[in-house]
Formats: sequence, C-alpha cells, structure tokens
Amino acid sequence: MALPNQPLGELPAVTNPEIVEHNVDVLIVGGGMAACGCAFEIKKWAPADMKITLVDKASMERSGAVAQGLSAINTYIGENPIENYVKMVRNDLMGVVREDLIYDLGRHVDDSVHLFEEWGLPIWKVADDGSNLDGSKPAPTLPQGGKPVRTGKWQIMINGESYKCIVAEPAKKALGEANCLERVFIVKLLLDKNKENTIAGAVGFSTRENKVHVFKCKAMLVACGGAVNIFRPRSTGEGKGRAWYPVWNAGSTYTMCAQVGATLTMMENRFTPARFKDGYGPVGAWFLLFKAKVQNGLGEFYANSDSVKEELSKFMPYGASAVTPTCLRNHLMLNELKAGRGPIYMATDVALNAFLDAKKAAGMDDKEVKKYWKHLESEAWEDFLDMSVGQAGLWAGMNIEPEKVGSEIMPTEPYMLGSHSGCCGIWVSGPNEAWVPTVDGPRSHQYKWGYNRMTTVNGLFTAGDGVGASGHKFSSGSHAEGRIVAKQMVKYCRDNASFNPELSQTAQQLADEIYAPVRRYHEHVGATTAADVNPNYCKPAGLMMRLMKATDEYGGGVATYYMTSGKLLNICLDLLRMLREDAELMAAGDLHELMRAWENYHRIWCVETHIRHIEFRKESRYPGFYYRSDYPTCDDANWKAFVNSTFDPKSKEWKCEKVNCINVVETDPWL
Ligand code: SFD
Ligand code: AMP
Repeated sequence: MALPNQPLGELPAVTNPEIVEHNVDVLIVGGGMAACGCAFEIKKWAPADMKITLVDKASMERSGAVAQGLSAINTYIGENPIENYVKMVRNDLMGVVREDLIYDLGRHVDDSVHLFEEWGLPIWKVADDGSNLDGSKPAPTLPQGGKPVRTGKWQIMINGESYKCIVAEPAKKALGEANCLERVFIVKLLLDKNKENTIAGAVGFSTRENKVHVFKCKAMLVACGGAVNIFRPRSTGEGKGRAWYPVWNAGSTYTMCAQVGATLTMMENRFTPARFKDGYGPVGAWFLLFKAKVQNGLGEFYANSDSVKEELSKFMPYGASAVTPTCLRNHLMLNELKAGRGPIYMATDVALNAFLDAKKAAGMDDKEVKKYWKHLESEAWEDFLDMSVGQAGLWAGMNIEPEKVGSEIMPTEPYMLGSHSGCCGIWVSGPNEAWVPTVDGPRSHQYKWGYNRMTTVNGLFTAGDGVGASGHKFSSGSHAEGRIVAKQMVKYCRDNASFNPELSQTAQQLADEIYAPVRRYHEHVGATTAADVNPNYCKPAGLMMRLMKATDEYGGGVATYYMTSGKLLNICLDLLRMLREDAELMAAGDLHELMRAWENYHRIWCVETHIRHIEFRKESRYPGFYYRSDYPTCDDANWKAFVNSTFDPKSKEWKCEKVNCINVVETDPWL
C-alpha cells in the first residue's frame, strides 16, 4: 500500500532503520506496464500457496512511463500479419534485432489490448459511415469486431488519461493489496550463496518510513523501465523535472541486472525522440493522424526533397525502405539545423487547414464545417492533454493556435529504453520452440535456454524496457511481455521446488550499506553552516549535474549534436570512473535524498554501459540518435551483429562481444 508523505516536507532519515525481512516465491520489482501485466497474469498459473510480492518505488496508479496517461496504443497488430510487425521493428531499428522475441510479442500483444478495453479503457472506433466515434460513443468492442481508429498501421487512438489507473487496478486486485509494497525503492539484487549464477533476493528501502526491506525469492521479474536524466536535458533550472520519458526511471533495470552478471545487449542504442520543443509533446499523432509535415525555417518541406533519398541511402545498407527509420528522420532534421536552416516546425496549420479544405471541397456546408472544426481542434488538444499536459499548458501560455502557426519540434536529450523506438536492454531467452534459432556456446550467444524472457542469470526475468534488441512494444507490448514472464516464473518455481535461497550477507550488513549515505550525512553535517556544502560529502543533486556534464560533452549529448568519437568516449569513461569513486561520498539527509543517491548509482552504471558499447561498436548504427566521427557510416559488412556485454560479479570485469544476428523472418522484401 502507498503510504502518504509527511504533511510538510520530507521525512528525515535516521541512522538505524528498522529491518523487515520477507520470504517469497516470486518477487516482482517495478509497478509499471510490464509489472502490472505480470501481477495480473501470475495468479492464474500459480498454486494457491505460492507467495508473490510486488515492489514499486512509487504508487502503481501513477507510476512509470504511463503515469500521465497516453493518447494512443502504439502496438496493436489487429488485421496485420505478425511477420510484417517483425519487419517494421527490424527496419526501424536498423536491422539488428531479436526477431524471435518480436514475433513472440506480436502474437500475444492484442490480448492485452482487449483486456484494457474490458477494464474500461475507451478505444476510439470508426463508425459504419467511416466517421470517427472517438472513445465516447457506444460501439462494439475490438473482439466483437469494432474497428479501431488507426493512426498508422500499428497504432490505435484511446482516451487514455487514466490508462495507468485502469491497468493498475486489476493488477493489484489479482495479487491482493497486502502483497503490493509501494514507495519501496529496490537498490540491488542478491545472488544465491550456494548456487552459481542464481538469483536469491533483493534489498531496498521505503521512501516513506525509515525501513530497509530484505527479500528472499526463487524467481524475480525486474521491470523498472528505462533510464532518464543520464544526459543533460535541454530543459534547465526548475524545468529539469520535465523530460520526455519518466524522470523517475533511473536505469535501475539495467544496472541491477548487470551487477549480478546478466548479459546486456545493444546498450549502444538510445532513443533521441523528436518532440514538440520544451513541452516534450508527442509527434506521432501529428504525423500519422493529422498527416502533418515538417518544415524548416525557410518554409521548405525538407523531408520530401529529392536529395533526401540519396542522403538516406548512405545509411541503409539493405536498400531504401518505404518508411524512414526513426533515427534517420532525426538525421534529416539535424542536417537542417546544422546547416542553419532551423528551426524545424511541425506544420500544424497546414495539416489542419488541409482537412478543412478537403471537407469544403467535398461539399460540406458552413455549419457542418464549423462543427467538424471544433471536433478536429479538440482532438489536437486532447493528444497533449491525455499524455503530456505540460505541452498543452505551454501552447496556452504561448498563445499558440495550432491552426494558425506551426510549432517547433526538436530532438530531445537521449534516453535509454527497450520498449519504445529504442532497443537497449538485457539479453534474454526466447520461447523454447523449434523455430527459434539454436546456437551453440554460452548463454550470451544463445537465443533460447529454457525459460522465455529469463536473463542469463537463473531465475531472473525481465520485460518491457528491460528486454533488449526488441523495441516497439510500447505500453501494450510491455504489459503482454509481463504476462509472458508470469507463466514462465511459475514454471521455473515449480521446476526448482527444492531450491531454498540463501543470501551471503546478513540483513544488517545490507541495511548498513543502503543507509551509508545517511550515516555520512549525520556524521559530517555539523562541519558547515549550509547542509549542501561540505568538505566531507557531496549531495546527490550536484553529483547528477556532474554526470550530465560528462555524458553531454563527451558521450554525444545535445551539446555536440549527438556527435562523439573513440577519443571522446574514453574521456567520458575516465570521468565516469572518477564519478563512481566520488559517488561513494554521497550524503543523504532525508529519505527522498537517499533515493536520489541510489538513483545516481544506478544512472552512472547504466550510462557507463552505454558509453562502453558505443566505444566497442566501430560504426554509426543509429545516425540521428548518435554519431561516431571516427566511424561515420553504417557498416553492415562488419557490424550487422549484436554487441553483448557481461559484468562478472566475482572478478568485477566487463566483457564486450559481438554476437550473431539471425533473421527469422524473410529479408526479401525487407519491409
Ligand atoms: O506518444 C522501480 N509510451 C507509449 N506507449 C504507447 O503504447 N503509446 C504511446 O502513445 C506512447 N508514448 C509515450 C510512452 C511513454 C512516455 C513516457 C510518453 C509517451 C510521454 C511508452 C510506454 O509507456 C512504455 O513502453 C511502457 O510503459 C514500458 O513499460 P515498463 O513496465 O517497461 O516501464 P514503466 O511502465 O515505466 O514502469 C517502470 C516501473 O518501475 C518502477 N521502478 N521500482 C522499484 N525499485 C526501483 N529501483 C525502481 N525503478 C523504477 C517505476 O515506479 C514503475 O512502476 S508516445 O511517445 O508514443
Ligand atoms: P511518437 O509520438 O513519436 O512516439 O510516435 C508514436 C508512434 O508513431 C510510434 O509507433 C512511432 O513509430 C510512429 N511514428 C511517429 N512519427 C512517425 C512518422 N513520421 N512516420 C511513421 N511513423 C511514425
């Protein structure tokens, strides 16, 4: 249950927190789309006496990426062949993906969407006459044959402000409120004392009470989303609290799993989305539903020019594709900006007026046109109000009338994620089925080792943003993937019924480690008159700024138009190494700050893997997301391969390796 915050201010942290120990069979870490999917599904397969607990750092009703709601579900297969979904994802992610995982997701995702609708999520439908019923008028459900309003081939529109509440409720109900611990931040995972490479538990702390929670478990799902605030954001000062992806997700998934030895994959990938400037409003509905185009500062619709095809062909070794991959759309935009032809506008005025003109040309009278216009206007605003309310506020505050002027769009700072239009994450087993390629060698080279979505660590599973090399799952796919994991974790527990997890550290040792920043604070706070400035410690806020400066300037952030090189990357790695040393000196005076401190540890680790991978891959696989000046093109002959990395928790050494990328779906035609 979520505990309320203090009436005023944060709860001061004490030096000796209470310790609570939990013995469970299955631990679900995270309370987002994937975790909710898992929580909803698992009880259907678990024996009645199986103990299952979910831990979320926030409150499930509004936690994770869907906190503000969404206005579209971006993965609904519907009438499309699943093979085509695989092709779309492969094309968008520049050819290096796990097609087995994508296909598997494609065959399960629609079922989650049908559940959302059953739970009350309004899905826009098309009436028999082709008009748009929005989500408000009665219409058959999707399984009853209702036709969704498709923006693109894969996306459907929803009235989704309360999407996350709608998904969290059945998840909580299925597990039972008492088994959902909210406002508990998991800091690290724990391996079994006796059994090699096997998960045995996790430890975290409450952000509402001075309590450390130690868990023992047989199987675990880690689904803590992606990583935000690892690069300097474009927004400054107070606005730093606004980013496109959820600011609360600090790379915990990747860091915690890597630290216990789980192999990571494609950590060089990042998502640098083009968004409405400053408010981070989404662009998909504008491009797809409203058919808007991008215009440069000279008023040119540059994305349609003849020179574009030639430019794109440099980076598409497999040949031109009908749909330009997301990173290359950014690349075209960056070229305009670098050539001084900025700013870039989403031509909302041109798009909306084209709709009106078409209606008028079709003979619609003035009264009807007025009504139609109201409808169109509200759809345009609702797109923001449903999932990016700050953008609507910005439009209002800037007196923007989208039918009269275009709005600036801009590539944001980079994020790390595996479920949206990016694919960094953890290397997992695919389904244990004949069509999934069989590969010899260690798990870090294989495509299947028994349990679908299990990482290379026994008993440790991931989903959503956690699963690497398989993007474009979005909210619905992440939920479906959590449900896939649920069934597999139950199977794993049954198959390993005699396993009795044992931890190598005592609960007190773990609590000492987690509360070290608090003890440091209390020991030294008296040395100065201002608690934030002290010769003996640093505060999490300052450390985060230092991290952002290093990655921004050397790791290909906005400061350099996403350009980096071997030389710069190695400087970045040195800075991060020193930052890790100094991070040991972080101090926290209250529980919120203690969370900030541990988020920083997670961020530093996570972005270090990103930099290592970019350094290892000697090409620019995702132009528009990042560039290496020393290897400026896409080199398919040498690099149509995964980069996988593994940290050895015993020797503390990293290993990066190239792993074969096998196509499961036909490559001719490519898309
Ligand atoms: O417009 C810890 N997404 C969109 N998906 C769609 O289907 N349609 C859209 O319209 C989408 N768009 C969009 C999207 C996201 C955002 C932020 C915006 C717009 C503004 C993507 C999806 O939301 C995304 O794919 C899924 O939510 C991913 O699911 P998952 O489960 O992998 O991550 P999560 O939902 O963020 O949940 C993470 C959870 O982990 C918790 N957590 N708990 C304990 N200990 C720790 N250390 C923890 N660290 C994190 C979090 O609290 C949370 O519960 S659009 O751009 O295309
Ligand atoms: P976004 O709002 O950018 O997150 O996009 C939402 C959905 O629309 C995702 O499935 C994107 O892949 C897709 N999308 C966004 N812009 C375009 C575009 N210009 N062409 C094709 N698909 C797009």
